[in-house]
Amino acid sequence: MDALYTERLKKITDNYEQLVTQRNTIIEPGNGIFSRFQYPVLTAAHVPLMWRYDLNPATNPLLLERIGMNATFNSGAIKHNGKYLLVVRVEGYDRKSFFAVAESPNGIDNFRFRDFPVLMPETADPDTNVYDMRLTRHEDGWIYGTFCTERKDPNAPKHDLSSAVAATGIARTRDFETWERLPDLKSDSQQRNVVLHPEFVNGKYALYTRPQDSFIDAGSGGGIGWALIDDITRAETRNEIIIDHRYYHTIKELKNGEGPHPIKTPKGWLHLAHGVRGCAAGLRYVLYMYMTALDDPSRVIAKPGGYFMAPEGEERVGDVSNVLFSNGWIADEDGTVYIYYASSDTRLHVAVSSIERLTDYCFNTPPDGFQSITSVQAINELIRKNKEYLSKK
Ligand code: M1P
Repeated sequence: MDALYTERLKKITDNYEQLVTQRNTIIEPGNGIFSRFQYPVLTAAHVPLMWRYDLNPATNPLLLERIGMNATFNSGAIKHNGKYLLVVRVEGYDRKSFFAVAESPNGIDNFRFRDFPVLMPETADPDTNVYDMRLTRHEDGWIYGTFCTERKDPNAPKHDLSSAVAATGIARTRDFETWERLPDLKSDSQQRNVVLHPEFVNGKYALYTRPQDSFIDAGSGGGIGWALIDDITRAETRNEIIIDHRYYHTIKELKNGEGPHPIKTPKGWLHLAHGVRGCAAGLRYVLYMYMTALDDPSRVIAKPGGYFMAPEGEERVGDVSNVLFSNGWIADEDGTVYIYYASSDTRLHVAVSSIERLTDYCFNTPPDGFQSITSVQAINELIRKNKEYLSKK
């Protein structure tokens, strides 16, 4: 075997092993609400060498990369057979996204992809691009994946080669090896960021939706919606209502979207979502939280103002800069919550918190008062309480 080939194979293999086994450490002291980690949990470099290289020296003597990977981001998350399992959005150099399963023993490092990416079955209408899967272990016994399926807009003029239509694909599995594809969600509007609630509500399946007028703009779509579905194998949004509205001069002025399915806590359903506003630098995506009632997951009971997490440091830069996006989190038996968030459509990170901290955050962070004066009043109230407390010590 050629020395050049052998030397290069050792280099890329050692490099890869070093990367995927790298220990991750918490960045102290944080804000008490959640902790960030030093390294992303997945990057394009974590994609197995087998997917990228022809390892046969007879057909690839120079050991050149044959299929380039651009990014690993927006991933669904679930605890499965004792492992922290992600269904990752992997994007190749060809701009096509696909799903791939990666697992870790501890949720914060040592994520490894399974041997093959997911070959998602298609409907009669082929998908051009699939991405952003939300995972739901439903009380009906299946694990569902809801995701965006993007296709070229059939009504676009001939010269328009970028207009697209977003719809929601639905698939289900029990082992993350075999997937049953169900018909796409039928809706009057385009739909992205659709999430299946884990329990039946009034005997029906329940979806968090995000109606949008066009592929990018939410337009008349007022925010995060809610729709009850009779039959998940023929899902259709009827009587969709908006439960979490967009507002002028907030972090979700332009659009918003449900993240992963909400976590059930003793105080209500805990939601993670993304909010988008426009600025001179383009769109800015941040994460925010809210809570809904246990007896009615569509009734908002807590709305902390502002963002929960925003892009920081290297998170701010990437293919689509100034973006944090999350469609996966895992609530462990001990109350720890692993939040998988992607930065700038490029890489995937984890942040760790707990049910206790997140519900405390939701109920005790002042809501947005929609005016500068209300923000100052909230700060003054906190200062006043602190002075009173400190004067009594
Ligand atoms: O590029 C930022 C995000 O844009 C879209 O999110 P939304 O539907 O809310 O606009 C999605 O394409 C998402 O994948 C992407 O991260």
